[in-house]
Amino acid sequence: MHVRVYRDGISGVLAVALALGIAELVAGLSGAVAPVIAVGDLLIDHAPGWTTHLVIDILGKKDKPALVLTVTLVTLAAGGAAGILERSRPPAGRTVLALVGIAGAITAAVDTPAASFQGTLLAAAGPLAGVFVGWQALRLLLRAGTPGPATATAEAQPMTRRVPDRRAFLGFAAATAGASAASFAVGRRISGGAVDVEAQRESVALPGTAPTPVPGAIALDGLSPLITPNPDFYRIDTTLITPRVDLKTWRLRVTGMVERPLTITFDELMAMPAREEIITLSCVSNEVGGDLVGNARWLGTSLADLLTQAGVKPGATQIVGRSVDNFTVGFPTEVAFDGRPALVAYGMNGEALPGPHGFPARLVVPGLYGYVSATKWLTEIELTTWEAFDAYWIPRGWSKRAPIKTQSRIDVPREGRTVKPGHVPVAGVAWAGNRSVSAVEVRVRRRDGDADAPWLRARLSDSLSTNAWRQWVVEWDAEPGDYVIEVRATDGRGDVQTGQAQRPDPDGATGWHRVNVRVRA
Ligand SMILES: Nc1nc2c(c(=O)[nH]1)N[C@H]1C(S)=C(S)[C@@H](COP(=O)(O)O)O[C@H]1N2
Ligand SMILES: [Mo]
Repeated sequence: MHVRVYRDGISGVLAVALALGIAELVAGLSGAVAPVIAVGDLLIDHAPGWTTHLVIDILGKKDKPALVLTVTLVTLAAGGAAGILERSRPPAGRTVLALVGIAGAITAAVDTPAASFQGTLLAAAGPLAGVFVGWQALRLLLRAGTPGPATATAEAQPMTRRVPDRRAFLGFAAATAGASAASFAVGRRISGGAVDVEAQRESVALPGTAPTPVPGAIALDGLSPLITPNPDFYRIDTTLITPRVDLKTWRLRVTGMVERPLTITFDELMAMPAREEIITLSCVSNEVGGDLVGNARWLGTSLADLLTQAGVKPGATQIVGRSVDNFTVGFPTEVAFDGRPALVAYGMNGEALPGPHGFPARLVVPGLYGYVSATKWLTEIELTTWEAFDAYWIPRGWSKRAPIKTQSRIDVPREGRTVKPGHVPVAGVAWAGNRSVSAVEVRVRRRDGDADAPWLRARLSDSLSTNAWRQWVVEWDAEPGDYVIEVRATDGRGDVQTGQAQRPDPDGATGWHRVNVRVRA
């Protein structure tokens, strides 16, 4: 009895595994989104805003495989239930399978960027075909797992009687598992290999602008480099599979409230005047002292030039950026024309934009947090009114206006370190959106008191641009004891970074970064 329940459960799991494999294969062939990924996308898009933004940030890149794995396991568990139910309450198992298929079909259809009606149909067809094949497999497996009529009368010699059943079951089970794994692998292979982003990146010949010289860096172990290398640049986005954009078919469209809507190819974009700008990009959910911030040399076309070509109509108060994966941003039109160098960027630190950072093109807007501005895998810039549209994160509870707040971070010494008495360099980085950093001050206090310790002026690295962070360092003559070190920056307007602590939501964290350090001989 127990054995049979297990067998039926396993049969159901295998049947659904086969269904998922087939769905993956069809998705690979048709270019649709596989249902497991689609369900994951749906969960990310419909979770309360603060949860996703925080979860994405806390778990970094690991949360996405974990989410896909969870969705897969839950689906397989539904299969197990279907297998057991199909024997005990016959139509119930089928019904569960059908529901899994329909849910997968709807989600995949909704999540697949709707290029055409056929595309949407194909996306739905994968899960349905998968469940149909899975259902056939389940019938065979259940039949093979059913003791033949002889078994009932053969209690005397159970061994000889059961062996053929068991063999048949194991054979079918292995075949189902094999077919599932094979179709899954082939499907992933096809979908993953469709566009070779690395090869395309290498084929891009960036227009010849002399790279901006980067003078006056402070070199110190543990201090963030002035320019963040691409592999170390933080990454935040809502996609489960990094979009692989094909340069040949990619177009950037400028639409909405413009005199002359534009559609330009990648070559046309690169043929426009290029400029390189050093801009610090920060995520709104960066905690005080956090590392969701980086500074890079961005190469691209001036957003203002592009918009001037299209001719912005009066009354177009919002610029909306849309990506190939339907992510959206929105920011005031005046931001593009107030003199700050907002870019449609295709180069990052002398290379074509890396895939995870938005290949082939993205927006980079000095002074604005990424979620309202920095659209990766950019495909459309729409001019509209401020009231007409709320971008991706706005209904999820994040502020619609989101200038980067002045922040500073202590990189060395790290929190909790013990250092030797004597000269101890205290160093880090400070940024203030597009307002430049004019000063950084550090305060070192004994843990037990010392409330009015003075703020010490830090030495700053050269200013690379008003939009870039600066490194800072203070030489501390450390005596034995326990200390709290704090830092605060002043922006180019003379406004001192507030010490008032505020959470990242809804419009960026504030407060001073502090580290605890022990000095011991
Ligand atoms: N297409 C797309 N672009 C996006 C996002 C996204 O989820 N999808 N996330 C934004 C957010 S919240 C930030 S902070 C920046 C991060 O850019 P990076 O990953 O290159 O550091 O990209 C922005 N652009
Ligand atoms: Mo972000």
